[in-house]
Formats: sequence, C-alpha cells, structure tokens
Amino acid sequence: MIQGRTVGFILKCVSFTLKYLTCQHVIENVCVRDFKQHGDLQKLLGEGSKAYDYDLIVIGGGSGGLACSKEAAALGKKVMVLDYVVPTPKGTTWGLGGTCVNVGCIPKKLMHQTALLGTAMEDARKFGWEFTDQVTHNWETMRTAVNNYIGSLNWGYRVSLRDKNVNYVNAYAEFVEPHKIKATNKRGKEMFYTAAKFVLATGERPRYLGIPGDKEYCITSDDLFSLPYCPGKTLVVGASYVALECGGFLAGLGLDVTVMVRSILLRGFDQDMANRAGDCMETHGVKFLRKFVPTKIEQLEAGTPGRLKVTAKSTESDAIFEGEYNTVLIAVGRDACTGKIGLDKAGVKVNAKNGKIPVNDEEQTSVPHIYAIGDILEGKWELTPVAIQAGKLLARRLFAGASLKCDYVNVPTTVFTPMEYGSCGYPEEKAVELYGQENLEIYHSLFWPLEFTVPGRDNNRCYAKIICNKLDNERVIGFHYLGPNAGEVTQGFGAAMKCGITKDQLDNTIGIHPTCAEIFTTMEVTKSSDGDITQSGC
Ligand code: FAD
Ligand code: NA7
Repeated sequence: MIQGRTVGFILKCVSFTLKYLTCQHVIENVCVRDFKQHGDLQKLLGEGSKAYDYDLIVIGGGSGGLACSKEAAALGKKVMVLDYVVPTPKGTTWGLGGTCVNVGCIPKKLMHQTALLGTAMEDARKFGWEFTDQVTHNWETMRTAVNNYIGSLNWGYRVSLRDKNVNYVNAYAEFVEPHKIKATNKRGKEMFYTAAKFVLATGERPRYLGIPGDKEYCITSDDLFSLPYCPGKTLVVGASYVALECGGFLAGLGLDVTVMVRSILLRGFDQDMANRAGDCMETHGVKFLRKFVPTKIEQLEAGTPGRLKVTAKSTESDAIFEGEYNTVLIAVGRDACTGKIGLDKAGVKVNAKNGKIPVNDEEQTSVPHIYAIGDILEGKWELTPVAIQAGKLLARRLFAGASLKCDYVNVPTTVFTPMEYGSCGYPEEKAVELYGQENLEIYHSLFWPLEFTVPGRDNNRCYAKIICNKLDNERVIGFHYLGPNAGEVTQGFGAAMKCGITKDQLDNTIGIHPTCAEIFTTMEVTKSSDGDITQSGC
C-alpha cells in the first residue's frame, strides 16, 4: 500500500515535471522566436538571464562576416555587423565588403584580366587582326573602371544588409567585456552594444618590413588597386601569391617589374609548380632578384610616381644591391587584425606568435560564446569562399540546429600569375612527407593549349600533374595545373576530389576536345618512369 502510494507520488512528480518542462519548452519556442528579435527575451525570462541588445554581433564586414550576419538574420535573429577600415599609411581607404571586394580578389582578377587582354592582342595579330595604332595602356582608365565596379559592389552589400534586417554600423569594434563591445566611428563617437554571441571576422592587413622608409614611401596591395597614377618601374618585395600576382599583372601592363625574393617562390605551394609559374613569369617579362631583402628605402624625388632608391642585402653573402624604382610594392605577408580588438577583455586565446585565433572544428574560440571565421583563423585557408562557407554554416549551426561543419580539406585554389596555377589537395612535398614516396604514383604531362599554337607561344610550358595514393586505389590526393583558365579548370576537379576521384575514374572520364583540361583524362607518364612528357601538338 505504502509502496503503491510512493509510486503514485513519484508518477505525479514525474508528470508535473514533464508538464513543466513541456511548458518551458513551448514558452521557449514561441516566445524565444517572437521576443528574441526585439531583444526583450532575456528581460521577460527574468532572473538568472541577461538582456542583450543583439542575438549576434559580427565584427568585420568582409567575406566571412557578411555571409554569417546575413544568414543569421535570415534565420530570424537580431544581428549587428560592424565594419571599419583603418586607412593605410598612405591614407587609402575603401567601402563595405572587406579585403576580397576592395583590395583583393576582385580588383586583382580584373587587373590580371587587363594584362591577359594585352597578351591576347599580341596573339590577335597572328590570327589576322590588323590594328594600325600603337597599342598602349591607360592606368587611370583601368583604375576608374575597376573602382566603379567595386563601388557598385559596396552599395549592393549595404542594400542587401538592409533588406535582410542586419544592422550595419560603420565603426571600429573592440571588446570591453565578454558580452559587450565598444564601437568607435570615424568621428570618434563611442557606442556600446551587447550580444549573446559574437563572431570575429576581422581579416588581415598587409605587413610592413620595419625598415627605414617603408611606411613613408612604399605601397602595399591595399594601395595599389586604387593608386591614382601608373606605378611605373616597380619593385615587388615578397614572393608569395599576392606578390607574384601583382608583379605579374603589372608586367602584363607593360611596366618594368622586378620581384625581390627572400628565399623561395610561393611557400606552402608545390615547389615544382611554383618554379614553373615563376619561369613563365620570366618569359612574360618579370625580372627576379633572388636571395635579397631590402634594408632601406629612400626618396630621390617626390611625384606621382616619384623616384625611390632601394638598398638590399643578400641573404647568402655580403653583397649589397642598390636600385632605383618609381614604386616599391611590399607584399611580405599579412597580419591578423586581432591585436586591438580587446580579446584580452573577453578572454579569447590568441596565438601570440602570429596573432591568429585557434578554434575548434565548429569555429568556436576559447570563449564558448565567441566564434571566429576567415583569415584570422590559425592553420586554415585564407580564401574568400572558405570564409563565406564557414560563416554561413556557423550561423546555421548556431541558430537553425544544423550540424554541418566547414570542411577545410581539399579546398581548390588558383594563383593568378601570368600563367595561372590551380591546385587542390596536397603539394608533392607534403604528400611525400605524409604517405612516403613509395606509396605515391605521380602522373604528369606538359601540354600546349591549342590557342597558343597559332601565335606560337609558351610551347610546352603548361603542365599538369596528379598525385595518387597507391595504398588507396590510386585516389587523387593532389591536383596541379599550370595553364590558362586555371580557376575554371580546377573548380571542377575540386568537386571530383571531394567525391574521392581515383586515377581509374579519371581515365574513364571522356575528355572535351580541344581543351586544356582534357589532359587529366589521358595522363600516362609517371614521374618515377622518367618518361618524356613533352607534347608536339594536341
Ligand atoms: P576580410 O574580407 O579581410 O574582412 C575583414 C573586415 O573587417 C575588413 O573590412 C576590416 O576592415 C574589418 N575590420 C577589421 N577589424 C575591425 C574592427 N575591429 N571593427 C570593425 N571592422 C573591422 N581569396 C580568394 O579566394 N581568391 C583570390 O583570388 C584572392 N585574392 C586576393 C588578393 C589579394 C591582393 C589579397 C590581399 C587577398 C586575396 N584573397 C583571395 C584572400 C581574401 O581576400 C580573404 O581570404 C578574404 O577576404 C577573407 O575574408 P575575411 O572575412 O576573413 O576578412
Ligand atoms: P605570405 O603567403 O605570408 O608570404 C609572404 C612572402 O613574403 C613570402 O614570400 C616571404 O618569403 C616574403 N617575406 C616575408 N618577410 C619578408 C622580408 N622581411 N623580406 C623579404 N621578403 C619577405 O603572404 P602574401 O601576402 O603573399 O599572402 C597572404 C595571404 O593573403 C594569402 O594566403 C592570400 O590568401 C591572401 P619567405 O618564403 O618567408 O622567405
């Protein structure tokens, strides 16, 4: 009897608890949805919870920040995004959208295209086009056209934020407390906002050399794309992809360009491919000054452009180099914008060596309510589509119960050097290190694009290579392509690699003729065989 009563009592308790929980759940689901948007939820829930101005504040309105904030707002959240561009030492500044749109991918590709058109015009004569006037290039016309297009993109971003109910504030944000930021606008006015969650997407800015004259007289990629005058004879310092791409298109416009290389080209990329891309640059008129670093920049004459004297020292001997240039473009890497955003006040851990933010596989920092995406992440790709994908998926996980994480493996990318280089998966060196030479089969071939045959240029300079894992059915773990339209070619093979394509499946794929990409369906010569890879025609 007593036992029966006890059981009955327990059942009542369980039932009451369940009803209470269900009720709570309903309140949460209905009210949370309705009230969170107005920022009043926490107030209504009363004791124990805090009232925040926003569900989410995103710091940085670039590729990652815009994608994340728009997605979160589309999911019904109250979202603010802050974007602020600190002017370069030369005073250059730009609009909403971050690096890619304003001082990265977009102007870079358009200026690369400008250079390609120059080459195409030379080819055109061989195809019978006749033009009598001497062909010259006008920097101001190109710059204005490119910057007008960028302006239209800036405007488009503002409109789409407004349409999606994201509150955009043009102010510099820094944490003052773990859930509170200070936003300072360009007139110095300070505002304070709180949020339940934060996403850091502050990107990177070009690094300077720290030598006399660098900030006074040199420019970086942040200045180049809107430079009001033609840079003239240019020294590019640095040898990674920003340096080679900029040096490449400047030479393509007909300028005298030298690239000063400290050690190797394209660190982190497949070195065989990097050197081939460099050789093609030399063919296209770029000079390389290898194993030198600048020590001093002096102004010989002011002007637009002026004249600068560069002193450099060898990294291998006591040799000193002195040269005169109109412009010195520094492209020696980029620093994460994490040093002045109050991360110590929020308790977010940063890698002190490089300013990058370590995150777990859900882009969560050491502070659970603070996330980070894009270029500031430690050990991740610095690419626009990666930042966008990470931002979008993060918003869905945070606010729509999704579980899909950003996949940072097999990300395709392209370096837009005069001969473009596209890759996906491992560089050869990395594959050898991870799998061992004996477990790899590398297929490769030179090729001559049909379009180059009539003009008679770049014969046997284009090159294709795939790295296959013998232990896994010759699955392709590295894809490398040096040739025209590398981005277009690599994108498709990137999808194939996501699906785990093997050498057999490539062989069974029927090529599209006559194209460059078809080379990947007919590769027979292995690197280990040392066989002839030159091609006489298509
Ligand atoms: P960003 O786009 O840099 O955006 C960060 C934003 O936050 C900026 O607007 C910044 O001003 C702002 N900000 C910083 N601190 C604060 C603060 N405290 N408060 C408010 N706002 C702040 N990628 C490609 O995929 N393809 C390419 O071809 C390519 N070419 C490139 C060429 C160049 C010359 C460069 C420099 C980069 C290139 N990239 C390319 C890389 C690409 O631009 C970046 O990977 C991408 O922009 C990263 O996005 P993000 O959101 O991390 O940062
Ligand atoms: P990276 O990829 O960091 O490369 C920096 C380059 O600059 C690299 O070639 C370095 O040579 C060189 N470097 C660095 N410091 C110096 C000094 N002091 N003197 C001369 N040369 C130097 O930078 P990027 O700007 O090209 O690209 C950064 C990211 O931005 C990229 O991933 C894109 O996504 C966009 P090293 O090989 O170290 O000798």
